[in-house]
Amino acid sequence: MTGTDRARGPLGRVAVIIPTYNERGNVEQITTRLRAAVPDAELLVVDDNSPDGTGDIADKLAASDPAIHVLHRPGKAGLGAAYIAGFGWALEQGFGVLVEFDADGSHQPAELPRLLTALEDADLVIGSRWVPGGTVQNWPKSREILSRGGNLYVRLMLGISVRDATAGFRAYRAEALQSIGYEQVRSQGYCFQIDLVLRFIRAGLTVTEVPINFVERTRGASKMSRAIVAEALWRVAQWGVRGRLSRLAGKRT
Ligand SMILES: Nc1nc2c(ncn2[C@@H]2O[C@H](COP(=O)(O)OP(=O)(O)OP(=O)(O)O)[C@@H](O)[C@H]2O)c(=O)[nH]1
Ligand SMILES: [Mg+2]
Repeated sequence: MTGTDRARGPLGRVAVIIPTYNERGNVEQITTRLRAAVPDAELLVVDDNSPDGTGDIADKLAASDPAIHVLHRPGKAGLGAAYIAGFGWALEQGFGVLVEFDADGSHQPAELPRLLTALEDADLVIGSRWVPGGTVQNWPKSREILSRGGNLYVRLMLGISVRDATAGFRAYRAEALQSIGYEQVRSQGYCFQIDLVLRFIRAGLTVTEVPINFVERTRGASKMSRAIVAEALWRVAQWGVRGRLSRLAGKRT
């Protein structure tokens, strides 16, 4: 855990934001599971005009359940842009907790209440694969090496102790998210997740990790790409160097 201990208000209403791109085989199942696991939460599907018709399926789900909402965007613009749009919608609607959640079945709705409980004493709770008790199911060794290695790189470069800074299963307090200027984040792929963690830590906010059971998708295709990995490597290196330079400059003055 990072940050300082201080009194926090009640959590407020929960919005689960689910970015989708070509998730037609997953979107109904994940929204049904979420509605059962967290009946008081509302869901927002943020679809980037998926060619496979995911947006139409989401519209049908929303038409039969007032707790499901859909934000349609004109085209694929990356995970970061989808979340910024989703956060904006949820903050405008007055939700007190904003949850990030993948549509592909990797995150388990039944584990969300545990993240929400931990958020009572934190500003950001990360559902972590790489803390004791965290597990990963059905991942090839290559994916595990990429994730573990990537997170080690992040810890060393940025000097932070978070074990799973790239994780996409999280719960944020609305006022904390607003205070760090999330809308200025330009990172696109899972670097968006690292960017937000770093902003929280640098702002002195409390970040807690709770172990989760991550399950590799069984339907649809991953959007992970070389460009997404390259973006993270490059940006993290830049932040690491800048952070060290500013600490050095601070020491000299
Ligand atoms: N709206 C929107 N959603 C996206 C975009 N890219 C990915 N997503 C969604 O974000 C979630 C995570 O993407 P995944 O393809 O599972 O990527 P990942 O989890 O990093 O990679 P895997 O571990 O291989 O699954 C899924 O629900 C995707 O449909 C995008 O550009 N726009
Ligand atoms: Mg995934």
